[in-house]
Amino acid sequence: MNIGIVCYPTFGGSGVVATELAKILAKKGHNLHILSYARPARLEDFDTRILYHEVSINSYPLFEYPPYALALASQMVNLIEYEQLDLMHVHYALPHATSAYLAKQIMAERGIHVPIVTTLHGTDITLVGKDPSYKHVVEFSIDKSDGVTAVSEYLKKETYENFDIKQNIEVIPNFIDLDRFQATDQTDLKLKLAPNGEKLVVHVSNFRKVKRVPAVIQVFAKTLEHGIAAKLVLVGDGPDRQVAEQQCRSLGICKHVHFMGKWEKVEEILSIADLFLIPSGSETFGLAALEAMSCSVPVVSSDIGGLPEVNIHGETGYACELDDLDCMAKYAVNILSDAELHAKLSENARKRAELFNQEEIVRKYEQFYEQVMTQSSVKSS
Ligand code: GMT
Repeated sequence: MNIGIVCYPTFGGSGVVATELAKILAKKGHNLHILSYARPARLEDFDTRILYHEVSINSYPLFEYPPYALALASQMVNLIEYEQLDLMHVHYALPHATSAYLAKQIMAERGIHVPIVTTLHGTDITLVGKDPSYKHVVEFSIDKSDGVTAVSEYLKKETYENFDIKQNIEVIPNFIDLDRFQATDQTDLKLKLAPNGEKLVVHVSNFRKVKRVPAVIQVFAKTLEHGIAAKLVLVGDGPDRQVAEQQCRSLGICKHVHFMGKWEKVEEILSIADLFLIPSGSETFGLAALEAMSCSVPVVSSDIGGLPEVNIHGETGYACELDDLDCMAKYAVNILSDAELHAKLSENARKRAELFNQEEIVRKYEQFYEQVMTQSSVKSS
């Protein structure tokens, strides 16, 4: 198949999922065309079956806000026409599903039918998408897609609750590369980060408010208060980095905290982690938790959104109410001080991650593409 993939290029989960999906589909013999405003972070290696197309926006003195959605739609038209796309798969509804709808209408005028698949990821539904300034357009564009997927049951439910959508939403969860994300020997790194054999508590995120990095630090500080010898490794960067640094200073725990910044090989750090903390305020899936679990790391999370579909309370780690940081600290202490419990949770975490095996989940996407193509060709004829 010739497949167009539209995504955001940044470190965020939807861009990662879109790019990894493209890479696996290319390995399976499909031709992929990735459209974005910059090269996606995970698209590092050259693959003859993946072409990256940059959406260029011409600025003009009148435009205080250059119309990216229109430039994207125009570029989609080019690709559909010249690369003869069989299907366009857009990740994150806003504005991608709207641009796709526009491109599809333009192509229909030219007698070409291209089905659109929209994958809902998170704040395109739970935050920005339902904002009154976008809601009508987002709702319309999702409903006009030929196929819609959501990354968790939670997100599917949220979509139906917040939007008047008649489309059937298929849940296709996020997936993991079990070979890349597995515990490997990282003794040198472990010695550098925890020279005295301290336990390693890890958090990985883009440090946006929603990730609640300050809560990570508070839970960690409480763990230290319980007498656990531990280090906190914070991977990533973003708006709350300064706040987090300041918080470490005022709590007097800076010497126990490593700020790693944007560390590409996150699996190396996860390989030596004893615990993963993810107390997010909103999370439709929690890919970072799945990556940790795949490296056999128990997780302590908040119990919001799709996180409980990934991290099973009492089996792969524990989930606490959002504001109950004492609960998170209590479970962190239990995991870090009980070797038997830690071993059991680690084993279960890896087993659970295996259910999100990328081969299986990508096959679901392929089946979904075929189903959408068949249904929409019947409709258009
Ligand atoms: O929705 C967002 O805030 C951004 C989005 C992204 O592009 O990073 O993240 C969402 O998609 C990920 C991949 O499907 C999920 O693992 C994240 O849970 C989800 N983030 C939120 O819901 C906050």
